[in-house]
Parts: sequence; C-alpha cells; structure tokens
Amino acid sequence: MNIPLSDSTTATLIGLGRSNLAAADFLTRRHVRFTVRDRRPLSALGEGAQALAARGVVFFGGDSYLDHLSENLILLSPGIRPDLPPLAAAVARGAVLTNEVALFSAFSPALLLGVTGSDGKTTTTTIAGRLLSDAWAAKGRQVFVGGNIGRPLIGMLPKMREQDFAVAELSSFQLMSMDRAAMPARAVITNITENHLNWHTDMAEYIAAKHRILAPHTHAILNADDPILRSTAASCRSLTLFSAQQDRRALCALRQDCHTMTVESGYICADGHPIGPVSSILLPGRHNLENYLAALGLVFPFLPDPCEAFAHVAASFRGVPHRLELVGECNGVRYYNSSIDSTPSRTAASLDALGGRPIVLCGGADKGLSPAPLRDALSRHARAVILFGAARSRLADALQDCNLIVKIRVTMEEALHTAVAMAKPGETVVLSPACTSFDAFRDYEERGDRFRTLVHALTSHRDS
Ligand code: UMA
Repeated sequence: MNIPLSDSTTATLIGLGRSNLAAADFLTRRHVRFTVRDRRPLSALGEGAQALAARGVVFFGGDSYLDHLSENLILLSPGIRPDLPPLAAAVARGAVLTNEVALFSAFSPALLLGVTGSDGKTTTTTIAGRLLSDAWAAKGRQVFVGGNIGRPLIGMLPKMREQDFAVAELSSFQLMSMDRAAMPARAVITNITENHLNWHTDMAEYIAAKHRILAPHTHAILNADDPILRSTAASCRSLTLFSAQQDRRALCALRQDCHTMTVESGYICADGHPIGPVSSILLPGRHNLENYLAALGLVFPFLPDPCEAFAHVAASFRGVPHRLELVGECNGVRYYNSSIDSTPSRTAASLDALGGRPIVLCGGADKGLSPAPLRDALSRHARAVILFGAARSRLADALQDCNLIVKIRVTMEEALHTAVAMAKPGETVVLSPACTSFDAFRDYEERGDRFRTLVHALTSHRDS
C-alpha cells in the first residue's frame, strides 16, 4: 500500500495511546496536518494529548468521535477494530486505513524482523534482539526492539540507518490494520492458542490475523509442534521450522526444502549443526526453549557466529519483567511475578515451567476464554489457588471438585496476604492471573509492578 504523505495529506489519529502519540511526532516532523480522535474526552487524556491540543491540533472526543471522517489517511490504534462502520465507510470513500507499525515499516531504512503468536512473543522478541545486539553492537549495526512490547518503533526512526535491525513484536490487533507490503522480511509465529476472543469475532478471525504476518515476501519461521502452524507450512514460499520435540528428519518430512531449528542430543541445532547446549539456557521450562528456537530461527542468517551469540545470551538473559520474574524471597518463600499471564494457556505454561506445587494467585477481568486449561494446570501443578478480582466467582465455579485448596478474596493485595499466611518455608507463591488486569489496573505492567512493590514491602518489613 502506498501511504500518502504529502502537502495535501490530511491524517487522523484514532485513539491516542502510545502508538499514535509516537505517530503524531512522526507526522509533525514531516509537516503532515492531522486531527486526533479518541472516545475519551481530551481532559481524560495525558500530557501528550494536552501538548498537541496546545499546538492547535483539532481533537474530536466522546461518543461522536468517529463522525465526519473526511481525512484521507487514518492511523488506527491497535485496540480498535478496523471494520467499525465509520471506518469502513471512509475506506469505501478512498481513505487509506493503516497504523503506526505499517507507517514505520513504509519509512524504515532498517531490516524489519517480526514476531507474533499467542504466547512467548515478548520473550522471543527480546531474545532475538539480544542475539543480534551480541553479534553487532560492537561492530556498529544497531538493533531496535519495539512494537506491541510497549515501545512504538516509529519513535526510533530518526536514529535508524540502513544497516540496522528492527525487531517488532506484533499483536493480532496490529496485524489486522497492516497491509501485506508492511509485513517483515522474516517473521516468526510462535504458536496459536485461544486468545482475545472478546475482541476478535471468532477463532477463525484470530488465526487469520496471525497469518497476515506471512506476506509473499516474508520468510516464515513456524513452530512445527503447533497443529495449526504445521498445516501452514505447506503454503509458505520460504520456511524455517522449529521444534522442541521433533528431530530434523521429522521436520524435513513435513517440508523437504525447509530450514530447521531443533534439539538433538541436548543441543540446539540449526539445519542439524549444533549451536549450543539446552542446559546453558537460564530461563526455565520448555516454552522458553521454544522461545529460543523461534528467536534463533528468526535471526540465524544474521549471526556471524551463532554459537558465540547463543552462549552469551543463554548464560546471561534472566527473562523479561512480569514473566516468571523472581521478585523476592521472605521467610524461605520465593515470590514470582508473572503478571503477563493473562490467559489460561499462559498460566498453564508458566506453572509447567516453574515446577513444584506453588500457591497461585489468579484473577482479574474475564476474557471470555474457556477456563478448562486453567483447571487442568492448577490441578496438576498447584497446592492452592487464591482467586481475586472480577472473575473470581466464575473461576471458583470452574475449579469446583479440584483436588486443591481454593480461597476467594476481593483484591490482589488481599490474595497476596492470604498466600503469605499459608506459605511454608521452601514453597513458592506466584502471581499468574490467567485474566487481564483491566478490572483494577491500567495494564498487566501496573498489576505486576504493584505485586513487586507489595513483595518488596514484605521483604523490607522482615529485614527491619
Ligand atoms: N480507544 C478509542 N476507541 C476504542 C478503543 C480505544 O478511542 O474503541 C482509545 C483509548 O481511549 C486510548 C487509545 O485508544 O486513549 C489507545 O490506547 P491503547 O492502549 O489501545 O493503545 P496504545 O497505548 O497505543 O497501546 C498499543 C497496544 N495496546 C493494545 O493493543 C490494546 C500496546 O499493547 C502496545 O504495547 C502499544 O500499542 C505500542 O505498540 C498492549 C497490549 O495489551 C501492551 N497488547 C495486547 C496483548 O499483548 O495481549 C494485544
């Protein structure tokens, strides 16, 4: 898609969050006129919005914010569906509907590498960025990591040069508003499990949104252990398959001409050649091994010495905040913050990785997902679960007759205090909510930060 940016362009930014605030800076630098629309009133938006208003940018807020869409370029926030009737009507009139990531892709001189999937996106993106930085930082090629991870890449454009790399985490929401030309040169899909079914019309739309990342020019890196992605493999023009369970022969039987990233005799292997031992990876669990395989598949052609880069990253990377992050130890009890776990399948993967039988804090706002994987995971892996937040009663119903202690509290704070009272030395307490945070927090980061602060308070209370 040709994104029009000229003197005659009139743009509108729909939803003024992190993505579109960064897009506003970009448009300002390019002297493109734009308006801003948000369902919240200007007074409810932050400093960035006030600064735009003070500069004279026209703002449409409240219920009628999508009325009179006459602009010819629409930049949509990730959380807003592109098929809302006023947007569809504007497109029918000839407006270009896209988003900040596609705009970045159109104007970026750097090589774009993308990561999507239901679980493991942020860790995979971070590992890929670290592998590239390990190989290139000292040699002057910069690596920029952003996207859904929370840092809009368009804000980094002024520093980017042709020899640099941009590694983008891309959500299904973002992919829905991006055209094929904007898709990365290489892209990983980590896995596809039920997610965001309160936003997507159904699972088929969610799966299709994830697959949008695979444009005809994109080299695909797919998880061969995922049943949906196994069937995608046949239609990819150029492909790397990765697997934590199957060997190279099994993957080549799926697609003879694919590259492979597998585990053979305890070693990660690229096309059968050893890169390094799985045992050197600090992060726990098979899902983190999959994240390494995915990240290596993504950046492999750009690593002059893959063994060295892997050795450095595997031995130093302790994980991303809010993903099984060890936040404190008090009276012999370890406390982990895994606030990113906003779905039952994510909680299941974290409990699998953590091992033992921890006390688990679950709850928040319901996403409309089946609680069955949560019930299974908690039955297998937890000694007790403390439920909190808006979804507590629904979760309690789902956990009836499970062989574990279930307690119900209103807030996360109360749930933590109950866990502290129950935990014995040597045990683990983990916040792995299986729900979104939106009933009580701005996002999962605020929820995890709050949990970390509460745990630190426990620790300092004991120390004083
Ligand atoms: N808004 C409307 N109309 C609507 C919905 C929202 O006007 O129908 C307005 C809101 O009032 C708000 C604005 O849109 O003022 C945008 O807020 P936002 O939080 O949706 O968007 P950003 O701040 O730009 O954040 C987005 C991603 N948010 C979502 O996809 C919901 C961030 O991912 C991402 O990090 C950021 O862009 C930078 O690229 C967050 C996320 O939860 C972390 N992602 C989901 C996930 O990972 O599961 C997909």
